[in-house]
Amino acid sequence: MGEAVGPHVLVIPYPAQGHMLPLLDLVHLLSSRARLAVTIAVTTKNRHLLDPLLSRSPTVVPLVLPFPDYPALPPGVENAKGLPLAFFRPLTHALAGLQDPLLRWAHSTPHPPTAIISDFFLGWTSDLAAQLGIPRLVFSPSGALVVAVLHVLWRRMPERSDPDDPDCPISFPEIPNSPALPRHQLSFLYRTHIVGEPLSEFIKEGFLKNIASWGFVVNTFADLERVYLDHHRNDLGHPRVWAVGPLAPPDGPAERGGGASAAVGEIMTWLDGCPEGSVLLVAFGSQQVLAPPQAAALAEGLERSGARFIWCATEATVVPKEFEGRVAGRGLVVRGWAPQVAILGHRAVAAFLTHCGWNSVLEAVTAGVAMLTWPMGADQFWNARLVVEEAGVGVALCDDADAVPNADELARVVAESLGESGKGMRERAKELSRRALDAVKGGGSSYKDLEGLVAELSKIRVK
Ligand code: AWU
Repeated sequence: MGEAVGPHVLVIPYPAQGHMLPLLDLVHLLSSRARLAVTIAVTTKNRHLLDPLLSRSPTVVPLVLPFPDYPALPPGVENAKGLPLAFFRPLTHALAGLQDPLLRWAHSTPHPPTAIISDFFLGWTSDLAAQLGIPRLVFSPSGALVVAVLHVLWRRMPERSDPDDPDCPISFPEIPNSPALPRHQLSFLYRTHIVGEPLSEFIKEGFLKNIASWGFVVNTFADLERVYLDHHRNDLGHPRVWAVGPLAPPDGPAERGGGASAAVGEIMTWLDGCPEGSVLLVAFGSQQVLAPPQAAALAEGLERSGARFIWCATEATVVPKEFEGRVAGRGLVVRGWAPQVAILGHRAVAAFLTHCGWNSVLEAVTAGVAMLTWPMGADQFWNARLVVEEAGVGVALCDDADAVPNADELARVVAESLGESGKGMRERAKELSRRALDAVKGGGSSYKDLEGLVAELSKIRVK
């Protein structure tokens, strides 16, 4: 082992946009603001996703490793983008094949890592950290409520009180506000867990290793999730839980997450032509694709609402024919990767029809944009609950990934969210935005948590 020459963080992201983007934003802060040495490990086909970060944080060192050989995955797959859910477990398990190459790297580099920060889907990195005699910190791309739920799920493995009722809610009395959700809205990985099946047990072990890890870094802020952050510190029995979000820089580069295929300039010019607070953004993250009947109902609802809107439709989304012609002037359909943060930050945008991915929720909160929630999977049902029931900055539109919304109902909710009856919700969104921006400013709760995290990381020495 080389002699100790100061803190050096090895960062290991999970290869999915929603997970990688916030962790790369954290790396930028650790390297640019805190001047920490950071190495970030990715596999060959994910290397290009680091370009925006490396151009603004040139001291960050990329460590590119070949993707482990894993026959159960379709050839060439190294990222969750567009991957059917069924391959989620194999992808997560395949990544554990990076443990030995990372160990060899750590033993051969002149400046060995003094800590590991890795995604919460990568529990096996706790073993790597133990082999290196350094602490492992869990990075959560989801909020503190969701992490609390995951810890109860994998520790207590709760079952329905009435196994014959698919909608029988599963409750979490050990979590503040005693939240509950129907079983079918719980995480896919948990619902499909098979006791004794190797991949299932691997996933479960990963989450249990997270709970035993040295600390947590969560993309959230105290004013939004204080009760859940305090719950974690009590539950884990130590204070090493840092809320450092929202991590997405509100004025960051439009190229966030790789080159925006949509013409950023044209979109901004179109928005410049709209009155303040008059536009609805419609977007469903980097994974979700609406089924044709859902896209048709959405289009019909948007048309009937009379509202101005930008619809970020993934390439695979079937937008009804002639729809764009019929709504020309008040509706814009953007295909491909859109500059979501920049659009949310425009003064014309006042509401956001979203699938409630946690990044999208935090970006809307930061921009002060009210939400129309249509959660579809993963942690999104919890996120929607937090947005609508706790923060009061959203209204529920749909809560089922397979639902085909009623066009009239959708039109009514859209019109109201931008109209007089949505005023209160929009004002609460503006207020929460002020608190989110205060949190990341000098002296703010997240700013101080990041300083606290860096101070702890800087104390670590490897002998
Ligand atoms: P977001 O979290 O909003 O959604 P997913 O991509 O679905 O990611 C986990 O990530 C969430 O907790 C899960 O609920 C799951 C997942 N974006 C963009 O800039 N342009 C586009 O055209 C499309 C997306 C950005 C967007 C956001 C991210 C998507 C952590 O949802 O701004 O930052 O991609 O993440």
